Amino acid sequence: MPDGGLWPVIRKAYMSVCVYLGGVQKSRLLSRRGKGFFILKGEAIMEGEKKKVILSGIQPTGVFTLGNYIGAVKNWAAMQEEFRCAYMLADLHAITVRQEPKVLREQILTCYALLLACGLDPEKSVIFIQSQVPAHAELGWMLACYTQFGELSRMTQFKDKSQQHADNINAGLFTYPSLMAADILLYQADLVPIGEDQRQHLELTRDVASRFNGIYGNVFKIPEGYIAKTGARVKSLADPTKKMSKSDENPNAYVSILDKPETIIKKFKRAVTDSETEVCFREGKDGINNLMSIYSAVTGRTLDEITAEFAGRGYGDFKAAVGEAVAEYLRPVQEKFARLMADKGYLESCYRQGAEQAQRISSRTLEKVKKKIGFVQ
Ligand code: ATP
Ligand code: LTN
Repeated sequence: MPDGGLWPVIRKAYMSVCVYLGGVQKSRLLSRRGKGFFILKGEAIMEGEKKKVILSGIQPTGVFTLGNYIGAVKNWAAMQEEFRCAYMLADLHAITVRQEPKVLREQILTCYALLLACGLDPEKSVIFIQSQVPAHAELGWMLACYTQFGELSRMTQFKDKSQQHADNINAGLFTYPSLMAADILLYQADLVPIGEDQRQHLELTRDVASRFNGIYGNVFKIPEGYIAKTGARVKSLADPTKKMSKSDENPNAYVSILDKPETIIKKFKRAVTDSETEVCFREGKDGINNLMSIYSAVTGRTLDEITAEFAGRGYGDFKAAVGEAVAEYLRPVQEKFARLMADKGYLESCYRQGAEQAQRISSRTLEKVKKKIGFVQ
């Protein structure tokens, strides 16, 4: 028995219990608050499993279209349980096209609220604004030095956007894929959920990562693309050979996810189709194929079921049904968006927390890269 009898022993035991409980309490708090990979990683290790990491992004260049939603953001929301996810608003990418400061600022906030309205949950995923995490611009520059001019020249998005903005073919538009590679590689992402149009950029990311690893050892995880089976390339309603795009000059070419029900119905009624009458999915019927894919994505019906449903009914009926189904499908997103926009304080707390988490995760990779390259630290 130590000096002083039983009391010091009890006190020591009591203190140890307090320290232990404090630790448990702290880690519970962190796992509820933290939501970052570090914490989730800890949890995953405790559970004996390691969840794969997802990263994806969308440009705040306008209100998301139905294409963005079906082809990308809806899938992001569905992945939050199974994976450790980071989703970002790619505002650094957005300035490759000239933006009006006031409009851009509003769009960034609107788009952030839209991400939450589409089901992204800051309690489950890291949801952040790219320009608030400096590691993206830093690694973007470094990776540009490991990306070849010839590779960038082959990018179809660069060619398309150079045509659309012939008066502003800037260096950022050209090196855009190096920044996108940085976005992905900073988080050591396993999977990148994207629409079909981003496949080429992802391939380039893989090439750049392999090249860097080849020189310096195993620095980056080589990511895989994750492209949805339905809705991966929703087409323009005005020209069904082109993809639906939120920065299209013609508002009838896209359905914005905040369009009013009557506008949505009207846009589908006007959608360009062909001179036939039969609702069936066939080569050469781009307009009808697009509407059928959309209807399938929002109702869950197969193409055969849709053909049977509209047999002998003509395009008018079909277009009206697609419009109504889409309007109904988007209603909950619109309602949630209205609630979120009424609470700017909450939105701000979410994006600040997202930036902190993203900063912590990305700085690990950035530090490693700097060391490998030979920068003095
Ligand atoms: P912008 O018109 O400004 O170029 P965008 O509408 O093409 O924008 P992005 O921000 O470039 O949209 O893309 C965000 C995500 O949405 C990406 O994963 C992209 O692949 C996907 N996406 C974009 N357009 C479509 C579409 N029409 N169909 C399916 N997925 C799409
Ligand atoms: N380039 C993409 C947006 C984007 C992105 C990313 C997507 C920027 N960084 C990282 C996936 C992963 C686009 O134009 N849709």
